[in-house]
Amino acid sequence: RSSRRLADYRQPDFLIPEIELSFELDPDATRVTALMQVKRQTEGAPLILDGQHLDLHYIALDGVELRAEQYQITDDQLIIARVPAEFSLQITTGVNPAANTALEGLYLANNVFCTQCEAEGFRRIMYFPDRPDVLTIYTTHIIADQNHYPYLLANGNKTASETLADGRTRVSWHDPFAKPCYLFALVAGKFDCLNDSFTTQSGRVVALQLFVEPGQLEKGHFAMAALKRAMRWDETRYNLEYDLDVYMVVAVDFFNMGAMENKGLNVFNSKYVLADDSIATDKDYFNIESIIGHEYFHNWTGNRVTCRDWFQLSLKEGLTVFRDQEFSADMGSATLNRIDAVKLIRTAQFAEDAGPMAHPIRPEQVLEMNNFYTVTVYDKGAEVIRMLQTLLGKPGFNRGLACYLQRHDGQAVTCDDFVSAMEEANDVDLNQFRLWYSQAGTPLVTLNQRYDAKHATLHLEICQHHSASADQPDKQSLLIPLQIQLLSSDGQVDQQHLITLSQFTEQFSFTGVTSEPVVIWENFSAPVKMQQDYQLGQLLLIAEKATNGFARWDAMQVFWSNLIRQHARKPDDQLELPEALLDVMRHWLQQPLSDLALTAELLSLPDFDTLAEQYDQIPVDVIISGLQSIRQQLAELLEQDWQLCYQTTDSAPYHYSEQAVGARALRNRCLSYLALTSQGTERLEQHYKHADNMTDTMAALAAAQDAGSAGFASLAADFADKWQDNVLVMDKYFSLLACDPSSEVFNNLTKLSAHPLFSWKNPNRVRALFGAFSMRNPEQFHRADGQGYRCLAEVVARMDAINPQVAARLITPLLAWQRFNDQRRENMLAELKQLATKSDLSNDLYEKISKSLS
Ligand code: BAL
Ligand code: ZN
Repeated sequence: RSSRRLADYRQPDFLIPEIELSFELDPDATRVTALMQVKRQTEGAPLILDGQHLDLHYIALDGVELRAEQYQITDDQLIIARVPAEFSLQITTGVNPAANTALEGLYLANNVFCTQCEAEGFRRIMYFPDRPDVLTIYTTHIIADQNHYPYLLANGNKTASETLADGRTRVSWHDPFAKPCYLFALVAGKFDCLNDSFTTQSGRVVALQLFVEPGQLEKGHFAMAALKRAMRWDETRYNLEYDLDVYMVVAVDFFNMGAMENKGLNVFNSKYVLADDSIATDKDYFNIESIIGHEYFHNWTGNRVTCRDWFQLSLKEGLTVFRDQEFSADMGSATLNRIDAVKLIRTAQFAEDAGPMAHPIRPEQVLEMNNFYTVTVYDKGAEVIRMLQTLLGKPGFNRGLACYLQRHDGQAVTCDDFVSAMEEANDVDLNQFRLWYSQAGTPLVTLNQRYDAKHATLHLEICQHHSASADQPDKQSLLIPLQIQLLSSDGQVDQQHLITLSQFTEQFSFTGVTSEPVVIWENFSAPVKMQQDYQLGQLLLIAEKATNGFARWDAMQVFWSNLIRQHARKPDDQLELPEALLDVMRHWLQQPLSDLALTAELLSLPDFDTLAEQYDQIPVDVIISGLQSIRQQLAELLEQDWQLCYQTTDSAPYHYSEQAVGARALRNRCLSYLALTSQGTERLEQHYKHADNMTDTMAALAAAQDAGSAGFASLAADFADKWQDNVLVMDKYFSLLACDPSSEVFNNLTKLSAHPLFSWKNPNRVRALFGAFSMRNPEQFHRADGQGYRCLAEVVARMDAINPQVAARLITPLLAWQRFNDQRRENMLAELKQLATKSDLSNDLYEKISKSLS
């Protein structure tokens, strides 16, 4: 199997400026006719088109059918050795959408025809140069039976709709913007359509259409409103306006990703569209707004300006995640958004950096592109963009973005082009900054301070350390922006600085510092691990008094991490909570901050994954037992305070607003501790019974399960009974039962995989059950006897034959075997080796397993 390398990039030999496509939809025998205009770019090159799982019916060059000896077909290419400089090519192929369980290309699921072309799915629809630097104007005709498929949708503007002589309907679409084939989309099916409109800042009226499964229309209103907020925000913040006459969003239940930004025709996983107060949690509402925003923002950062090759994926994804984060921060709490983004980096991204799939945000070698839709490319990529904004300031960053979009509108470009635009718009040299694109791994930054009282000066020595990796033995020092504050002993901000690190070791001095300060790092201004020696009193000072909410939360995270680390050193000693800490927590419970959501975060412990990433060898048992002990002690020692806070925190009828979300978060945090006390069962039942929304309902169920409450089984049964017909809600039930911390979980998994709503072909179901088990149930997944690993490996093997993308995502937790102790390591390794013996492994799995075992 051969990987592709960034270094081997060559311009395409042929361009396809225009294509006219005709789809005759049929569940197992769809005919696709493509008429393309082809232009040679490279003298003498043969025409090589990508294509997989296609039946070739007909091929003609300039109207003349080709004879079999004039072309060659392999498993994944069609090659015509001799072609003129400019010609038309007509190709008719057959595909089988009903048999396509990989959900790449054109597939039929739940009676809906749907496409997913990114990254390389278009080659499963027709023969074409399936690469993002071939930009084409598309005209699409869809022919189908009107009764079965009343809506026939494709990119761009609808240009015609007619009834054919045989009674079928033919609908035509034209997209005037040249685009790469990964942005092509077609959807056909029965839907209810929510109609609305948006008037752009220049006064153009855009029709907005949201298509949902029949009967679900009421659940589309929140997504539609979020779309309009996103459209307005992009105009206000970046002066970016929508460009077609119509913007369509279709929700489907079978989808590999969260959503897809196809030009003018977004396809969404229904989980990120459908919501109402009875079925959606606060988190669901948040995700819907953020993902609706993300896909919309791609219209400029991704569609109008796209990627030259897939190694540049972060060009559009890092930038668009950054844009959606900024949008969410403006729509709600900037602090909470930052906390959530940092949690993700400190868990999944740091884990990826420390594992066998570590790669820079611009990877250099890829076997299966689907494996690189990663938290590194997306979320570390967004952090890299955020650092640019920090370094250049918002106005400078906005100037750079405007320059990039103007200069490259209608082009397929590179990450380097993006950085160049930032440089030129700001007249700065970002050469060292570019290393963030090519250097993998998590830098460790150490900060040591020395205070010189005589000269009222603070001296900082800051070092950056980079671990060598197999592919990059010699790492270079990076340009790292550090936003810091110097706090006085009463917690006031004395000074604020933006330090830019560029060397491995640097000294900085600040004068006019009248007393020894506490130095805090603001807002995680770079994706690094920061090491600073804090005394308990200093951490509590920050947590209690700092004005920066993020820093307050971070101080508590450091406190808990230090405590668990101590416990790891002496696991037999009783883990003791300092009285000073209890006082601070008590104070928050008695007088919560005005930001209730932040209060809830301050009272929350780091999760297993956050703590695990702080160790080279992960002490599974110590982390689990440490967290359990802390939780139980906090529950008992502060019982009256949890109770008081629970009772006094607002529990008004449900509505989704920043304040109400914060109140629920705080109340449910209290509930999770109260569940561990003697009043737990009663309290949980009452909470469940009185809940008028899914956030509170799920909080009661999760707290009951975690506490091993006697009432859990009957609450869970009630829930399953009530929601048995709602597949999205039942996904929550599947995940809940997959997180059972007792060994009962294995029975749950067996039973639920036979549930009438469960289907191995539906990624949402498989992720809800087995994704939750392997990623959110450390107690049972990491059982020393290996039963958790065995369970996941069996699911991965089964899924690989159905949907390799989903299989390859699920296997992630097994890849990190080197980070675990002897028995766990051996058990994980055994499962990986067993999987590696399978003769028909997909490229997706092969790439991950072989890297892990090498
Ligand atoms: N482009 C794939 C889905 C997304 O990131 O929006
Ligand atoms: Zn995206």
